[in-house]
Amino acid sequence: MKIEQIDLYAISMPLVSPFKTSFGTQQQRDCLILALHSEGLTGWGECVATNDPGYSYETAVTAWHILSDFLITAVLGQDLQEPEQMRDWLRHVRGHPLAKATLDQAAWDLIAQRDGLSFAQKLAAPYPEGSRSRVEVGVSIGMQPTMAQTMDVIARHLGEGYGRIKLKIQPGHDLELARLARQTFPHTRIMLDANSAYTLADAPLFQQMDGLNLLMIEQPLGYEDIYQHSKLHPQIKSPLCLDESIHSTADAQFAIEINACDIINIKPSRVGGWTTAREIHDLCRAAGIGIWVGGMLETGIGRAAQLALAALPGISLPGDISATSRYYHQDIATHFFLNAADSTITVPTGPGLGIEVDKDRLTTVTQQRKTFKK
Ligand code: OSB
Ligand code: MG
Repeated sequence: MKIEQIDLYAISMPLVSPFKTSFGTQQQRDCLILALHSEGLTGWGECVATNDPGYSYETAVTAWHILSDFLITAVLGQDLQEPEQMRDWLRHVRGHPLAKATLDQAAWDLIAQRDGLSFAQKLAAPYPEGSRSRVEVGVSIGMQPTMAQTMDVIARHLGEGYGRIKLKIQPGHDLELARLARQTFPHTRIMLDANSAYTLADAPLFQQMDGLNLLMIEQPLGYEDIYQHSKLHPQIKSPLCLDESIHSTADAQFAIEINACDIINIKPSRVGGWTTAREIHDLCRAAGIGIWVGGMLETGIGRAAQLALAALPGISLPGDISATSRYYHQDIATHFFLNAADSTITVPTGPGLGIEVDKDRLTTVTQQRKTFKK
């Protein structure tokens, strides 16, 4: 399928509530949306880079630059037969996985549509068991002004039917919070995400969490570190999960070989797209490493693609993929709902992402738009 035209949108989406982590507070969600046009079909991609380089060095502005000046120019006019080609076409640009994943997502959506398959089915094509129809999900709760408010937010989400709670932590906002959450909700699956806020010298703090029956502790140490995590790992009983520091299949392989973690959070955007995300899934599955799909407060476009990855047979833990209402009052695509009975979200079955993009809403939230043609 010849890539005829690409549209890039810079959008700003009001969040239902600000999202506070150890690296900063997101008041609204500014990101990019990309439309890939070929033979009357449109594949959609979302770039999860945001205003500031807190989670990753990429921002919405760097992603706009890398996409428009390098990546889009490399793919316009090319003949896309299978989505895996996209990764090869982008390889000459170093780094910038969040920018690359935008085109990669759109390529998977486009080719799945051509084949009359859902994104999930297309991605699960190599597996005899196919893709799941519903995936287990949880909710990631940003830091609240007080611990009492955090307990209220947890209670509200449990009431909505979420079966797994993730709490953001940072120094001074950690052990007491985790203890109170465990005491208040003795039977809930609770995990913590530090977003790289600690050092190896904090090992004793994490040892004090050993008795709290945490589902996992996510990325306590450096955002590019794997080695020091391998030193922390044998010192603590809580399962250790890596997020920020896994950018490639080779990173995952290294982490597994040096025993740096028990679990990997696969964010397709952080690893440059769905082809690499699936490779990491295969590697972890074979090695007995737990795997789940992380989130970046995606709109419905990105969320549908997260669900497709989470539907792979080796995903073993609930994803950070919540219902639309947890993020946005009005999204730019079909809203997703939680199946409260089992804390799942149903994977779309229509061709490609299986969602409708709300063009009026997209226009409303668009701040800048550019069309690229050969
Ligand atoms: O570390 O998992 C993270 C959001 C933005 C940046 C980093 C992270 C997160 C989340 C939110 O935890 C997950 C979601 O999309 O619900
Ligand atoms: Mg994380």
